[in-house]
Amino acid sequence: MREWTILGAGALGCTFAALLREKGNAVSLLLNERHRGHFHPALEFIALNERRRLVETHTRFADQAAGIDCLLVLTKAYQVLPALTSLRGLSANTPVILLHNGMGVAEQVASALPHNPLLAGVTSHGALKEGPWQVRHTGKGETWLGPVNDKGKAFAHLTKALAGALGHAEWNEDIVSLQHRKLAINAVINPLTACHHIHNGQLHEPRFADVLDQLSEEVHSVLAQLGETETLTQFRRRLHSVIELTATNYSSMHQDLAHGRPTEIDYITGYVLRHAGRLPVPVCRQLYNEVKKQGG
Ligand code: KPL
Repeated sequence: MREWTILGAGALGCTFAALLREKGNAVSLLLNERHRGHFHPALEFIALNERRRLVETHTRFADQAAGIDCLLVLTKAYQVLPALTSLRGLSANTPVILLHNGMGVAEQVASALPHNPLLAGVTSHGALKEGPWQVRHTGKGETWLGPVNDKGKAFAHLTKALAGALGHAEWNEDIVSLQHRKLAINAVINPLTACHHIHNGQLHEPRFADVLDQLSEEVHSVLAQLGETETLTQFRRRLHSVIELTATNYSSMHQDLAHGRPTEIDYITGYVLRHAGRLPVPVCRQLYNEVKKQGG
């Protein structure tokens, strides 16, 4: 791997860039046209131990896609397809790794870029944008990658370089199952915290006990219908532990709604609704409508 190119210079994209640079990897940030001529050549990274440092990366724009060796996509779910289809000259040999929240995008990318090796992943690293080109790494997590199409299967070796920088990265051929597990957590925490304007830990207040029970049951039943084998008890245990571990965080959907940005509701709760079939999912539907009503 000569260079990692990161599409999505948000908190997580910049954190990945900083961690990869720290281990000597070449990194470029693929920036939106509006940054042309404005980008400060270094971003400030605040590590878990509070150490601050300036990280230098190369920059690229959509018209410089031809030289990309490997593309890590860390944009919001709804930005993935427009951003990828705007790249001019992206080689069909370039592996594209989708690391956004939510699901339903990989299928669209697979038909838009039918010849590229396509991979998807999930990561539980936490990061926060503290200012323009200033990011804080808020939690070390795990990162899993797996193939979306046949060509993607030849890129398991990428996890080795990522593991060196991120602390953990592993390959799993059944990446959809890991995406489902993450989506299930997001489908409970994100819309509830966004609609009620609370941080994640407040979901443990007694007033949310009933809605947590109902919503977790709805989400679990849809994913069980899709073939996932985690039991409801296991799912609830995992959910409560994520709420505890991220108690002081505002969820990404809460932050999006609070800042008047579009949310990823169509790729999280929307995904659950699209796959519910005949299963009753009234709480999911109500939260979906409420987030949309609040502008998300
Ligand atoms: O992934 C998250 C998000 O906010 O999108 C959780 C796990 C809910 C942490 O806030």
